Amino acid sequence: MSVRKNQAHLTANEKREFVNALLELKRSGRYDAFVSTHNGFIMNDTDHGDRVAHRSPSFLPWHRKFLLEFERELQRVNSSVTIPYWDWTADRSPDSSLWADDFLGPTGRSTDGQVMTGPFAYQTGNWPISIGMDRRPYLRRSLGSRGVQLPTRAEVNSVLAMATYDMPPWNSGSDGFRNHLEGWRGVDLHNRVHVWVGGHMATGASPNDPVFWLHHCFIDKLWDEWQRAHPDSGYLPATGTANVVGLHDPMRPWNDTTPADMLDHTPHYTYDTA
Ligand SMILES: [Cu+2]
Repeated sequence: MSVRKNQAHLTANEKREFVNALLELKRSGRYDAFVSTHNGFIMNDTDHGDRVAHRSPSFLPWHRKFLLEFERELQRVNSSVTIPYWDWTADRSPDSSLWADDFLGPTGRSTDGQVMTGPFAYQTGNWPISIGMDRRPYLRRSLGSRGVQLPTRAEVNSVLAMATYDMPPWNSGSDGFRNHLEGWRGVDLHNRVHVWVGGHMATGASPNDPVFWLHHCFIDKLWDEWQRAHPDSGYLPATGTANVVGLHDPMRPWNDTTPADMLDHTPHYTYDTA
């Protein structure tokens, strides 16, 4: 059984194996297929049209499936690798070990945001960026430079306390747990972390930065925490709703997976805190 661990507790060897699996997926081209899929959904998910991966109830099951598919690719390279999670309420600084050269590498330089050291620096030749808003081929970050702070545990708890999964109009204007976690309304958890990292993470091509997986793994874990806190609350909408993925509707691009299939992650992996 796969166990997803807090990144802060990984051993040097676990970090090395995770990084090496990422580099191998990048080399083979399979990594960029995930960037491309995510970017395509960001471009197409709209508040008043079809919406699957973002600004809609299926934000959480869609990303759970997306991470699961990605984790399976990592495990084809090295069966002992799982996606770690980044608890940004605890590891809140650009000086955190997450951003050291033996793991994800640091923030970008001030002139152009380019990440200069670590395994994903452009000069290594191992991490060319080909999918993005422009043609700059290097990974960019600007950790904490946009005047936002990472969410606090108190802010997380205020969102976990919301008992209703999602509400009409099932988009970025909704009240309820999903949209407050996603961040279009209220204290803003998920979106704010993308902005805090900056660079590619603040764009639709955010999976270009490997921290994407660690951020979304923690978002996935918070969904798990919410389910435990509210055992009588379930995914909504339960039945067909225009432009929105209901509990038993298939999700693109897989078409063989519904939100109902993704509610229980324990057949696939557990978290180290469970
Ligand atoms: Cu996303």
